[in-house]
Amino acid sequence: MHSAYEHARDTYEAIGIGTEDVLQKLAAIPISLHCWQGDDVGGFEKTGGGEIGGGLAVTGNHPGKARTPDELRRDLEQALALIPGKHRLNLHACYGELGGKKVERTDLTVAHFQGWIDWCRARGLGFDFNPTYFAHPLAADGFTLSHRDENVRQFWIAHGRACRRIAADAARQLGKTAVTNFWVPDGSKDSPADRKAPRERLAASLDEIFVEPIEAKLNLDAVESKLFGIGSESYVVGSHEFYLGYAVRNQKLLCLDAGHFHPTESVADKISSVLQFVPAILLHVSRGVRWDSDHVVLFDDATRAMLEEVVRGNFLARTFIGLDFFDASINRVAAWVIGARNVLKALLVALLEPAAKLREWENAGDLTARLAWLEEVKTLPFGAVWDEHCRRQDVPVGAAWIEEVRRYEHAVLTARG
Ligand code: RNT
Ligand code: ZN
Repeated sequence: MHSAYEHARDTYEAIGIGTEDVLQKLAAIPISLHCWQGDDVGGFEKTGGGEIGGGLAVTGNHPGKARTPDELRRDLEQALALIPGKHRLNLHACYGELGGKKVERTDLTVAHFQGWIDWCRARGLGFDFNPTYFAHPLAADGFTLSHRDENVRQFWIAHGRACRRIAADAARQLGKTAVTNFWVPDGSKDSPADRKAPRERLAASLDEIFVEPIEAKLNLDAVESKLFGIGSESYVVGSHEFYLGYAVRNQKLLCLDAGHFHPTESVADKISSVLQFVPAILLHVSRGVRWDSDHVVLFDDATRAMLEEVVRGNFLARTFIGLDFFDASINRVAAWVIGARNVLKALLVALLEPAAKLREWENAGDLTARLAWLEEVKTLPFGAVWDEHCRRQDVPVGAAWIEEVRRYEHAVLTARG
């Protein structure tokens, strides 16, 4: 045991926080690692188009982007080796292993994802899933599940159904519940004349997808709203109000993406509101810079406040945490490591908060003590507890992980050309 940790343990002990207990809790919280950071949301369909579409944009050309499932898995393994704890894989449907064949998204089955599932099993990872409603000719005009063309709409319904089955099959094999997250890009650049009909169709499509009963033990569905996207500046069919209503009515998970709201809105503040009415939430931890730019997650106020709310509300059991960013301007493995470590660090600080004491002061009307302590807590020695966590979880302590990424970059990534 390290003396800096012992000192920190005593400091927290003095304010009624047991660091041993906190470290145990932290070790049990999985983060779902998004596959799409490793290859700039490319996927493996090799349809030739190359356009991501859906208003998603990745900038940067750092060398070493994963080109195959094996490369992507290898990169994820390297990232996971530098992130303390046991985590999960968050896979998009366009990352199937199709054996060089063209497989329609409606025809995807668990067989196309068996390589990923086996990989998860061998590493003790859980598996989360996402239907892919972009990078496809039938999504090219900006509408999918809300499309006015019944054939197009049915195509995307069939895709959604296929994805839920794949997630359930994966969950059955792994013995761990999967979360399947539905995000569609549907919307329009300029003001539509009819805001209602696409929303009616989106609700109907979701109903048709979810009509197939799947045990909650295997798969949980989440729906993700968005404020606007590139090409859907004036109207997004799946707005916050739309999905909040849908999730409440159908008791689905609500996905809150940190980049999908007005920049001055607090996503943290939404958590204890929506959890009054939906069974659980999925957090897409992300960082928007001026817009939904999906920058790498920092250990910043917004991220800390979100996880603080999860812990303060005792919502950990009803919160699924995933990362959602894509930065191609830096080492992609490092991007995962930085983002995941920051989320875990934010969780740690939240778990170390003397929440009971703060509430006591608040309830007693001692707002001076509340403010004073909230500020004092900020300089308590959580860094030593974090280092101890990394040590115990057998990952590099402090900045030592950067050297490992550099080594990996030289040995593996640069060779990819
Ligand atoms: C897009 C959403 C969505 C995507 C992924 C790739 O704005 O955030 O979650 O990032 O599905
Ligand atoms: Zn998202």
